[in-house]
Amino acid sequence: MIKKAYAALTALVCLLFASGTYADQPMPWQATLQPAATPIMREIRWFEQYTLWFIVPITLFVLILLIVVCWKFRASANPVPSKTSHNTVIEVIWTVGPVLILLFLAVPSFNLLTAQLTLPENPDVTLKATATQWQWNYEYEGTGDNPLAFDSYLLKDPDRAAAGKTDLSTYPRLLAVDNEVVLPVGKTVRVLVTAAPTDVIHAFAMPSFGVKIDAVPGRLNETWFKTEREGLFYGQCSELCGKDHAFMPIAIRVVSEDKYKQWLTAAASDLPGAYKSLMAATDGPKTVDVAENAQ
Ligand SMILES: [Cu+2]
Repeated sequence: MIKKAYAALTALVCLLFASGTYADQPMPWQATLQPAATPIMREIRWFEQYTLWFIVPITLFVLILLIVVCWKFRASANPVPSKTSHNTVIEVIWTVGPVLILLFLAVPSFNLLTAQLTLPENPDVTLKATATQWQWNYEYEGTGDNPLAFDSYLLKDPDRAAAGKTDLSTYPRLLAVDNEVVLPVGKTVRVLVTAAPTDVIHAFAMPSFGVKIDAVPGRLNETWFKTEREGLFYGQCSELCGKDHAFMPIAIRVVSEDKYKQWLTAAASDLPGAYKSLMAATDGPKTVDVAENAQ
């Protein structure tokens, strides 16, 4: 009986961790953060684990104290309650203890926040993401007088075949889009995020990059990331923005610098053609890490 329970528990733990390990998209029953694709996200994952080392013991400690108090001081065992209202030693301990714990949490937390909010001075690529009910528009800054710009909509099932995106593990339902953002691996990317002037607030979020920032009409927010590996990464609008909020995903295809440059040049005159040749170069020989997305 105990052996069976132990086996079931082990299986459950493996399932939870395994589902977290192989996703650049949310997975069913995922309980952990998505695998990191940027140094910031690695730090975020580290900080989450670090915080758990404080939270779990504190929770268990409080639970045990509650149980002890409920048992030891129940009315039948303790008919005459103590009238103690002060104990200097205990008060010093429960003030100094939490202050120390909070310091241990605050220092790495502020370090991480500073790293996230310190924008790169010389980004390699500047991308502007503009949200509208309910799609994203992307513009590649610094690509001449007519910067490359396109809309990115949720990929609808009837359009899958024509787009060559029938593989549901690589192009999952409700996450795949018609036009992905294409970016070079290992380069610093600055993202300017806003929403169309008469629109509502949205949010640009890419979990495996550790990026989430509001897209506010009339305001230009800035964030950045530097990817460490190639792949196809999925995120979603993360601010409730109306009836189709769930249907404006974000897809970023991170490729080698050469492929990025070829795509950028081709996209200026023929966007669908540029995607087709990029997909032929990445999806075919599996240089895009599709295994990461396998269900
Ligand atoms: Cu939105």
